[in-house]
Order: sequence, then C-alpha cells, then structure tokens
Amino acid sequence: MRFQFALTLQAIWTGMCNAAMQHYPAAWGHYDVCKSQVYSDEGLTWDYMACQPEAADMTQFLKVTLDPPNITCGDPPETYCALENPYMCNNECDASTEELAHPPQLMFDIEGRNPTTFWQSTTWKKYPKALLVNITLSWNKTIELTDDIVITFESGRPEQMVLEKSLDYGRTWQPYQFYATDCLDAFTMEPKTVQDLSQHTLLDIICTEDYSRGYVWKYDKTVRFEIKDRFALFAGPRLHNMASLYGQLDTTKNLRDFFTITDLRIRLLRPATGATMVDESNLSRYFYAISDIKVQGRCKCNLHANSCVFDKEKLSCECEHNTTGPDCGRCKRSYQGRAWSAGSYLPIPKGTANICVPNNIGPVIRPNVSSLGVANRKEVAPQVALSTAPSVHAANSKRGRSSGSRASSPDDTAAFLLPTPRHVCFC
Ligand SMILES: [Ca+2]
Repeated sequence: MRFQFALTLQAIWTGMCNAAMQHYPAAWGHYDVCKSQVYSDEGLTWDYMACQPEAADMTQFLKVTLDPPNITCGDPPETYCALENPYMCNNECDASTEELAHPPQLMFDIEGRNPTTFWQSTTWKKYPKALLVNITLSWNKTIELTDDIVITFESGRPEQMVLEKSLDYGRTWQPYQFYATDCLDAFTMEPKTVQDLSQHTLLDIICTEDYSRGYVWKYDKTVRFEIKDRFALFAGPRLHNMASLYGQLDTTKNLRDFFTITDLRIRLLRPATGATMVDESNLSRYFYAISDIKVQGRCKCNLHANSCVFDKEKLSCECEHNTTGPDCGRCKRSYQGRAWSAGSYLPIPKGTANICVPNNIGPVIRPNVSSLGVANRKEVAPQVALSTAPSVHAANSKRGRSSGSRASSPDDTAAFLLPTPRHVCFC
C-alpha cells in the first residue's frame, strides 16, 4: 500500500505522464489516455486516442496586472469606512505593513480561514470621476475553461463591471458578460440571465443584473460567469450527456473558441454604493475589494496531450502523437507525412488521434523503447514520455513574505507572477 502511494506521488511530482505505463481505464470517454499498447496478429502495436489534460485550478499559473498600476490601497495609508455604516471606520490599509496590506496576490491565495485575505483598491476620493480598475489575468498559453469563473468580493459587489476575454495574448479583447444594477442605464442592454440563453443563442453576450445588488445582500458576494450552465444547454442539466457537448465542440469552431482564452480582464467601472446617491461627504465608503477569483480549466493541447507542465513560468503541453509546440499545434519536423490536424472527440468515446506520420513512409523505424516488437509499419512507436523539465522551487507563501516576490509598494505589485508552484503535471 505504502509502495503504491509512493509510486503515485512519484507519478505526480516528477511528471511521469507516461501513457505507455497506463492501462486501459475502467471507463472510456474521459480522453485521458493518448495511446495504449494492444496485441494484434502482428504482435504488440500502438493504439492512439484523442487525449486532453485534466482540468485544474488555473489561478496557480497566471500573471496578474492592474491598471492603473497604483490603484492598490495603502500607499499612502488610508482608512476605510463600512459601506453600510459610515461611522464604522476601522478598516485600515497600509502597504508597508504586512498585516494591513492588501496586494493583488491575495485574490489567489488559499481561502478557508478567518478572516479572509483580499486585494483592495484605493477609495473613490476623486468622485465624481469614475473609479476605474482593470484586472488582467494572463496565462501566456491558450486554456479551455471547464467551470464557472467566480469572483468573490469582500465588500459590496460593483454596480457596473465587464468581464472580457482575449484569445491572442491580450492584443484584442471581446466581452464575455456585462454586469450592472441597471443594464439599460449602464450599457443600454436589456437585462438577461444565462437561463434566457438557448443552444442557438449560447454565444450571445448578455448583461445581467443577478450579481450587482448592493450591500443589502451582504452574504451574496460572488459574481459568476456561468460556464456550466452554458455546457448544460448541450449536455443536460447535470452534464450527464457530455458526449453531446463534445460532439458540438468538435464540429463548431465558434463554440470551441468561446470557451478558450489566453487572458481574462475584469473591468471594474463603478463600486458598490448601497444606495442611489453617493455620499460625497464620506467617500471612504466606496472602493473595490476582491478576496478570491476562481478559474478552472485545462491547457489547450488540440487533443494531442494528456498532461501540461509549468516550467520557467510558462505552461506547455507535453505533446504526444508526434506533435510539438506549446499547444501541440504542429507536427514534429520528421513527421510531416501529412498535414497537421487537431485530434477529434469523435467518434465517442475514444475520439480520433489524427497523429502526425513520418515524412517518408519507408523503412520501419524501430525505436528501442522496449523489447516488444512494434508491428505497425506506418507509425513510429513513441518514445517514453518522461518529463525533462526541472523542478521549480516551491514558493507558496501566503503573502509571498519568504519568496521576496511581494513588494510593499503598490507600483511594484502592479504586474507579477504569482508564487511559483512546483513542476506540476496534471495528467
Ligand atoms: Ca484571498
């Protein structure tokens, strides 16, 4: 038992995502195996399948940038008042004191303790000029969202906000969803909810009033972008028919692209005021504070990899099927016997690998991967997929105090990589 556990740990932490070592899973349809060895009349051959990495918490691998860069509170120190009680002013922010600082990293640390940790902006002291903040999350890698994006506000939720996405590393942006207490007034859009969407309108961009009520809804702190409700339009309310969704994703590029991102941008346009009028005599009541952001997804590997590694502050797929590139988006140099193609989810449940084949289908290459014969004359048996990426030192400090990565000045924290986890393999 202990031996098995040790093996499991080794498999995880050394990144040995070696499909050759895996056996057929009990149930197909998860696309978690890229290839398996099978016996045929000609001996042992490779059977290739479409494969993808498991979904993971993608906030471990992002870079966060704030605009304007000096929008984080605490430099100079400020005192805040509670939104619901202008006389309760015991919230202090001081960037030079760790216990009182609220840097951006605190949107991504592990919650579950009391009190919560959170990023906080400066107050709305320049009212009536708008208090605008852009929070950009960048992965420098295409990723596919697999669950709702959830933003938890420590104070009131903003009265106006836009969630945007980029698919080209931040060069261009498209809205994902608009949020407002009054959609018509803020964005001249009719308010809708995700429940108003259908299979035909799934890609429509809507404005919702569901997540923007003021501080009276004190215990309703989250703002969502509903990925699963959109999946459910094809896969059913409990996502029991993922085959249907995968089939749609396979045949509809727009749908696939809708859930694919390289960056997210949260545009905060107007903080919670808790009332129709802004109390100009006490602007210390108005600010943004975010305690947590959840982004669940997987590396986009074009169905040619079942693992993705984080090395040198960058995610990349560990490509199989003789493909290469950060997204397995092209054939290896000596495997261009036919044009590159993404794998396919179809036919369900194993999909189609669409592997790259050698340039010249001539003499059979027999790599020395095992003593077993390779009988498939057209394919080269893949090398054992060991990760060669070095381990990265874990710097998982709650507030980065030991990593030295957190500066006390908000200017310095405007753009930084989050504490680097160890070499991670989710396979
Ligand atoms: Ca937090």
